[in-house]
Amino acid sequence: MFDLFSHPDPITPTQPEVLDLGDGVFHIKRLAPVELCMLHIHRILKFAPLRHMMTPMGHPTQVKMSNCGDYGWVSDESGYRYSQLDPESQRPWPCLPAEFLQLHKYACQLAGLVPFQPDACLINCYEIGTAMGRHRDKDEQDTSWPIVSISLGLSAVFQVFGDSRNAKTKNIQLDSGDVVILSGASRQYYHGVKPVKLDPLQPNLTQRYNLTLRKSQ
Ligand code: MD3
Ligand code: FE
Repeated sequence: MFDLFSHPDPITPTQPEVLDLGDGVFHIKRLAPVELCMLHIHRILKFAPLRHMMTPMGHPTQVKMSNCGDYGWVSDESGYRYSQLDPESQRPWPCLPAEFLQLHKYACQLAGLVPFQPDACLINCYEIGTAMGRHRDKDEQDTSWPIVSISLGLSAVFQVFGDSRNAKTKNIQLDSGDVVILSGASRQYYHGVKPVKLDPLQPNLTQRYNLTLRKSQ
């Protein structure tokens, strides 16, 4: 007798799984087509290379960044903002690929959220040992639009710190292909990423990429 539970499903080896973590946080495991997303990222980064951005505090970001879409998140000595031009080249950012928009739409549907068009996609690149310190995302014109995050490559532990009333910290392990949606109350929460570690089973995999699709304007 064919036992569905003793082996992975051979027809659909990776089906997405939606986890509702509360406060508007949705973790959708195995949703993103990793190889396709990485092809887009490598193409985009040829036009808008990764760079450390200078913070207003005068030190470079640990994470290397770039953008695609109508607007890109940039940081320099004068502050953080969204810009239509890449400050390194003075050219517009590369287009947001249709597949990223489709993935965004599908993720919103799975989480039961009303779909909307993102106009910005920040590309974060973490080398081994790189972390992202605790912060809030508040440079968007309307900070109530959800943020959709796509993780690719090495895994990382993502931390969402509750607001002062709700102090529970959520630790979420994000694996390649996972999508996280931050909506509702959690959209305003402090969050960060613990230092990315090498996976001994994949010693040649040395980066984690994270895409955040946002409505900035
Ligand atoms: C929780 N990036 O780019 S994405 C960022 O994995 C950023 O690179 C992380 O935080 C990364 O700003 C986490 C998930 C994310 C994005 C926005 C949030 C989580 C959030 C806004 C509010 C609360
Ligand atoms: Fe953030």
